[in-house]
Amino acid sequence: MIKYKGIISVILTELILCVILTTGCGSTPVVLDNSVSGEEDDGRIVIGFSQLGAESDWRSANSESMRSTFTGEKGYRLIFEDGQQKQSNQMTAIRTFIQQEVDYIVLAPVTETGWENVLEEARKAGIPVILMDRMVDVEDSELYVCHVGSDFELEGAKACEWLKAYVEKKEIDESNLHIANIQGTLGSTAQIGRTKGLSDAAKKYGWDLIAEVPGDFIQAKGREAMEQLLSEYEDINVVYCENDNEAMGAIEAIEAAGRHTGTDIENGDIMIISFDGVNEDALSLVRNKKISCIAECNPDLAPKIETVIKQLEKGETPQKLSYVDEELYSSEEDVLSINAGGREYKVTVLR
Ligand code: GZL
Repeated sequence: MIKYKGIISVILTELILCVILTTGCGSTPVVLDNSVSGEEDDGRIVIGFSQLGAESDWRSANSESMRSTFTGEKGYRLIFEDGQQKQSNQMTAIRTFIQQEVDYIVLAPVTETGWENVLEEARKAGIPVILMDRMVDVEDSELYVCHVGSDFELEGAKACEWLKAYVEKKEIDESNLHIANIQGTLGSTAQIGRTKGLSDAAKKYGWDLIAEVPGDFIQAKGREAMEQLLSEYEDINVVYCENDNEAMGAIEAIEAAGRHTGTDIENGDIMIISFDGVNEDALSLVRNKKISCIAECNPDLAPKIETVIKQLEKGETPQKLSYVDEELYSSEEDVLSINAGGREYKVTVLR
């Protein structure tokens, strides 16, 4: 239950919020559940949520997962803060949550390093921190209760095993693969894992990994990165995009250059492999054979976060790491399953 410092502070907070929201200045905590009239302690569980930004369709879906799970009707008060892809904004949000004495902090960290001090402040304040989506790189893993998200290295391995199975089925000589990686936000867990998945596969299978360029998970940067790659390398025939928004930007650049995306890479096509599979636009590109394979990344993480909070409310200890199940999507019927990390994964063929 939130322990406001007095009804005055609540009224002031609401007033400041109204002023700022109407003037639009600054990135201010948005209290998403105003159905509570601000009683000092209304019995609701108060969650301070530091979201890293709104850079992609995946991120929007992830934020919606939180909003639709932690509602007033279910006994929660969600304070949502958009970090606008800046760690400094997220740190400010966490310190604000500490001042507000929220019950729990949920953090989707933009990148992995630099979190020790602010997490130590939350620990000293006795506020449990739950990591969602990406991870933090800290010596003391007791600085957070647990992590709920995806195994990004496995996602990368799954995408590469699909590529391996596809070229084998089509009897494409792997020495003819010339792969470029348009990476996500450098230093983010998703980028680190997916990049490793590809670089490990390239070493294992002897693939030619010709370039790694940052795309920041953003469509416009995906297009810019692809334009640069096309100007520098004539022989690119596979582009590994670390999310769908980058892939959509890359396809724009490829088509603007008069090239074609698809699987006929021995006759000039550029094959696109991507991650997320959240929005219909990307899935339509799979159906239209412009994206050859998407490794799903599940944004609906809030139900697992709610399970963790219910466990903590009962004094139970949640699992330290919990991953969500994820599939592969393709429109190619040549590969119906792959094996990665010692497990078989079925490919959902989109028609
Ligand atoms: C993955 C998430 C990534 C998505 C991108 O869990 O961190 O960040 O793959 C998003 O779309 O921007």
